[in-house]
Amino acid sequence: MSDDSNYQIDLSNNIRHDEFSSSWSSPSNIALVKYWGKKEGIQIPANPSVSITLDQAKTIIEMKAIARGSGDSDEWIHLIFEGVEMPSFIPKIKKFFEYVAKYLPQINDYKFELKTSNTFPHSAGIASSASSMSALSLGLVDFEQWVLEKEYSDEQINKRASFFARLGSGSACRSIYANAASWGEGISDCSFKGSDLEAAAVAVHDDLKDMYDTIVIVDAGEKKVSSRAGHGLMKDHPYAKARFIQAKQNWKYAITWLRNGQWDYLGAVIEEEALALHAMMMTSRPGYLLMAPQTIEAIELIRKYRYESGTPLYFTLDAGPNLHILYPKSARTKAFHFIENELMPKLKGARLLDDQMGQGPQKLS
Ligand code: 2P0
Repeated sequence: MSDDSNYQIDLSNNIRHDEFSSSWSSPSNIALVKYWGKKEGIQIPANPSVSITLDQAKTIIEMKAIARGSGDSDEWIHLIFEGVEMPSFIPKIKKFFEYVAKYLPQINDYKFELKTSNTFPHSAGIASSASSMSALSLGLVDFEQWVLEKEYSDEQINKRASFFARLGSGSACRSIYANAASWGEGISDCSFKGSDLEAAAVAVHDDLKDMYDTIVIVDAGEKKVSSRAGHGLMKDHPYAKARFIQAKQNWKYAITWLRNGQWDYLGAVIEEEALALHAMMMTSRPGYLLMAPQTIEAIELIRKYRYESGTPLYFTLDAGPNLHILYPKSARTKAFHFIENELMPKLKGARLLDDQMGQGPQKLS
């Protein structure tokens, strides 16, 4: 099991009675090599993953903390999402804060007020757990510095926030870093050493920096099977062993080809990973399908266009039917023209959300 004893900290009990406040925006990310399946422990991945950090799809969180009084112990989290009270979101956040309190017990002495909003529409089919859990984690690292009256370096902030974010949602730990990030223990013959407990930045070749991710939303509805349940179904999955070997190999390729700018090699791995993820869902017990007929139609059209025009655009999928079409900046004009004028007219009711590789979270105050 992964040893997290180095992440324990100061148990001093100096309750501050002034008000703490901090505000962050943090982006979502899209995995190139997919995390799908967990080992024993809290969000310990069965295989390493690599993602690119997005630019536009973000959560903004303003966090306030004030010392708890004796009368208000039950209502210690108050949440306003886009101007509306959201009691239904509180159990997940409470559970997350309780996990973090294992490493930052001072949380138990405070009550928290959270005001949050997303820059992307609620029904866009974009998972908000990566952006929201990473933004919350950065707020909690600020809280930690405030309550302990310490100042961390940027590197310490990122490491601590990534470690906290993982406890809330595995993929969230990758959103802390600009450009691209890796999470999970890799394989011994790769120079990059990953950790199961937190993510780290990975190098991206200049040709691939600011790459585009044009998201085609074919269905914005709620997922039929949650990611949490999907991860669980990998436990006794008949293909789990082979899948984890494949993911580890692809992780090594992705780290190497992102660094070297070998986009066509990387593109083939990205598509293989997307389809392997959905193959795992289809062959789980019970199996399920998250792709829609339009997902398949779009895949065929993207591949046909790539073969015929030589334009280097590749698709990936999250745990849902929507496509992320990835391409370097140098292919922008042709790729976007194809998406807007050839692909979209064939996908009835679909919408576009245009995004790019981004620079990671931003402290707002
Ligand atoms: C990923 N996904 O690597 C994979 C690929 C979706 C498809 O991680 O249970 O919300 O909170 O750790 O991170 C989505 O699962 O799951 C996910 P938990 P999470 O991005």
